Amino acid sequence: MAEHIAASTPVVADPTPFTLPETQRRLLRWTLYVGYAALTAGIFHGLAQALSYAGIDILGYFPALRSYYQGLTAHGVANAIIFTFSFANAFLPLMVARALSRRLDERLLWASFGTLVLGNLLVIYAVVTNKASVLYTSYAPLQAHWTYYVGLVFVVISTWLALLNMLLTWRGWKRENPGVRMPLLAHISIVSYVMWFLASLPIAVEFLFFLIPWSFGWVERTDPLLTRTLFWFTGHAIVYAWLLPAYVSWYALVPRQAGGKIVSDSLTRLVFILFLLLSIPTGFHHQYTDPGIHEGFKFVHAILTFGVFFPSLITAFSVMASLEMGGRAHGGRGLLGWIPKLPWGDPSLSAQLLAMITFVFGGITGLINASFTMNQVVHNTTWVPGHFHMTVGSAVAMTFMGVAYWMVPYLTGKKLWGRKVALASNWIYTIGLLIFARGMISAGLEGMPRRTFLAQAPYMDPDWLVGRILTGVGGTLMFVGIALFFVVIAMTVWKGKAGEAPKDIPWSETLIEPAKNGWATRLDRIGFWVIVAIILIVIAYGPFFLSYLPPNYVSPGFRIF
Ligand code: HAS
Ligand code: CU
Repeated sequence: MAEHIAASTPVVADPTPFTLPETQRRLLRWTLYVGYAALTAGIFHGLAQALSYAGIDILGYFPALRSYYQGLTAHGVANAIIFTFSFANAFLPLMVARALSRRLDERLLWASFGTLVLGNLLVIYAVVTNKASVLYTSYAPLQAHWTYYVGLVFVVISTWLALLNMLLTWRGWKRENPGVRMPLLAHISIVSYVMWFLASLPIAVEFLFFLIPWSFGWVERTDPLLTRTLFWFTGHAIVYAWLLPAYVSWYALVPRQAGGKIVSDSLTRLVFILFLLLSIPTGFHHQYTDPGIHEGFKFVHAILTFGVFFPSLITAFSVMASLEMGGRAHGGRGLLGWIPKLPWGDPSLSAQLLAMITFVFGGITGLINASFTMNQVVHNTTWVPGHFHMTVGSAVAMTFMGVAYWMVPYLTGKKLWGRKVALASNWIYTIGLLIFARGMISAGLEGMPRRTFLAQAPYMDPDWLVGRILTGVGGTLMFVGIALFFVVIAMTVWKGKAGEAPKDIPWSETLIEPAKNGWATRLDRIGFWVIVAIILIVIAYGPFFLSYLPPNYVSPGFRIF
């Protein structure tokens, strides 16, 4: 092993430290802060949701909150959309800039930041005034005020501008480095957002051609099944738009933090290309119970869903190998003796290790969701939020928090404040999450419904009791964990010691270096893989649209909460 470790390649083009100009760093910082502001609002609503399952109603303490569904919309949009994309909009362009040692386009940075803020303001207006209690899935015929849909369109545009910035940076670098292979870190960061760009087009069609004209009253009726299908066309892939930035960190940065190396350059590129191909043509697994979609189409998506499971399995083995290398380099012996030797005292690493461990359960529950028949047992029960809090609520959120522990110091030039508080935050959040998810999962199996205000429900199954209590207790601990995260970040920005920050990002090296020729070099032809992805999408979705279109404008809008 030792000689392999000696012969390795950095995931960046040039290992000498590179820093962006302060104006660009400031914009990236503020993009992150927008996400944290959203998350702050989101976790209060999360606490209220969790307690409501335990039968405790604190909604009355929220100023301006008129219904459970208003709070649930705020929670979903703030945490799952604004927080995640604000992070990715800052993190991925920074990774590309660093990988290529090149500045970003400042006007585009401004444009991406500006559209993100504008979108946010519109969404906040709509949600706070109770004009958009449609939940983050925006299902018609529930209707929101136009500001909600237009606001989300601006948020999506901000992600497109972030991608454009990465692509232009890459193009500039390519011109000056003809024939040189793009470094791994740039490849996987760009592929992540190329996948998302492709995935976001159906929701753009849904909002621009259906929901926005309908919310303005230009058309009276809309097509619930078609808009719902367009939503999930984007909506499954959106979960990978959240996950892939976390994978960028697990592959390209975590090995260094753990003292190991990435196993293989080509394998890592392959994983991201597999996500580009397989993330999108799987949306019907959210619609197994929807009438109006032929069983055969659903079956094709079920098979492809098992396909998209594989790149995550490869990731589990690959990242585990990097960690094992790190643990053994720190003196770990025996089958599992390397695990306690990992640098658990580094809050950035420990957050991400805990994220990975919870994601094992998130992945397993995903497999059950994906199974055509087992889905009937769990669909629309609290099992599903149990699943997604162990994916987006941990694998993703905790990784983003872990990254923040080096990224905020790196971007501000200030030392991380309160390392021990950060460590406590990681553990409290994870323990809370596992208790919470255990509650939701087990009560879900007993049929406890999701998206239901149980604190005031006239029916209650005694079998749900333990699950409800665990949900409330776990959710409270999660709230405390994230609150501590905010304390750490706010104190770092406000009181962190200047000049003691990391000078570079923690980029890693790969054990098996980039291929010089052969199939693996073709993984860099992103345009080609986009075409293959489109062909797969046409195969998976084409028959449905051919059999279904034109739209059935059958339903007026309803505002019932
Ligand atoms: Fe999911 C529903 C299927 C992954 C998010 N999912 C949801 C919803 C959300 C969501 C938000 O097929 C609810 C939507 C709604 O509101 O209705 N999901 C899957 C499958 C996967 C999956 C097959 N989901 C995710 C990820 C998400 C996410 C990732 C967010 C980021 N999901 C479904 C289905 C439904 C669904 C159905 C519909 C349910 C219904 O009926 O409504 C897979 O991609 C999962 C693959 C994951 C793995 C795990 C790999 C593990 C790794 C960690 C390794 C650990 C190490 C630790 C290295 C195979 C990589 C070592 C550390 C040491 C210290 C030793
Ligand atoms: Cu899905």
